[in-house]
Amino acid sequence: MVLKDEENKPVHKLSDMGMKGDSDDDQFALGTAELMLPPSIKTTSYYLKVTLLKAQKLIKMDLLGTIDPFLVFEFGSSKYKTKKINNNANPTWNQVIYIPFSEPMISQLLNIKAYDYDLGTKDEIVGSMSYRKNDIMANKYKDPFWINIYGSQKGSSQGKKRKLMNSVPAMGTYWKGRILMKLEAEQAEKPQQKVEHLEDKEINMYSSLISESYNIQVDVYYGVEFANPSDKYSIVVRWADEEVEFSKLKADQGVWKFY
Ligand SMILES: [Ca+2]
Repeated sequence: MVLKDEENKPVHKLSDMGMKGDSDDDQFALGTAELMLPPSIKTTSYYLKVTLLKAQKLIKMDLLGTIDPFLVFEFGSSKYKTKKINNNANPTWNQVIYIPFSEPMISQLLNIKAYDYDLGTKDEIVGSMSYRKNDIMANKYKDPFWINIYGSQKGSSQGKKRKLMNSVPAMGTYWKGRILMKLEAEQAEKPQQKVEHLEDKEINMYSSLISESYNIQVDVYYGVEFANPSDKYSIVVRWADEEVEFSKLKADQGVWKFY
């Protein structure tokens, strides 16, 4: 079954969507896997409601320009791809995405993947996150929060290991930007997939949310048993997009004294 989006654009089958972000439209696809429950099981209909506001400090992915970001939401057998935003490390979407689902549902995770659109080549995955459906239903994410995107090291996303680090949330180690959103589940009589754009007053309300500033102090003392005793080593401390590197040191009787 394939449903239409808010503007009644032509529908897209799951197989048509691939990962190319070459369309400027929002795209939905709905598979059939979730429809295979035995008929004796009573189901209740819900919306997954994603309020997607903006992203900040997305990592540079392109040689010329920064990044052409778009996001893909995978929930149950449904998939939603946002429109891509050209050459913008701080994109704004300001939309509410409604993804219908029924309880009981087989799958338990909402996967969110960030991509960089590349003209003519395969879009690169930047990083991914996943959220448990039960946590969403328990209102854990009903207030706007920042999602941190983690993936492979700076540079290309190509190569098997990098792709894995970018696709499996638990394997990502390098901070690649953050996304402001909230996640809710609401019971609905006949839920339909649709996208609504936020009104200005709502956008203003979210943008006035207080952000708190912190200082982080890291004390580095010493290191032992590094791989090569005759090499110089330094320590890099990275927090979000801030990075501090301690000066390179040689070992003193097998101990690198960084303090
Ligand atoms: Ca690009």
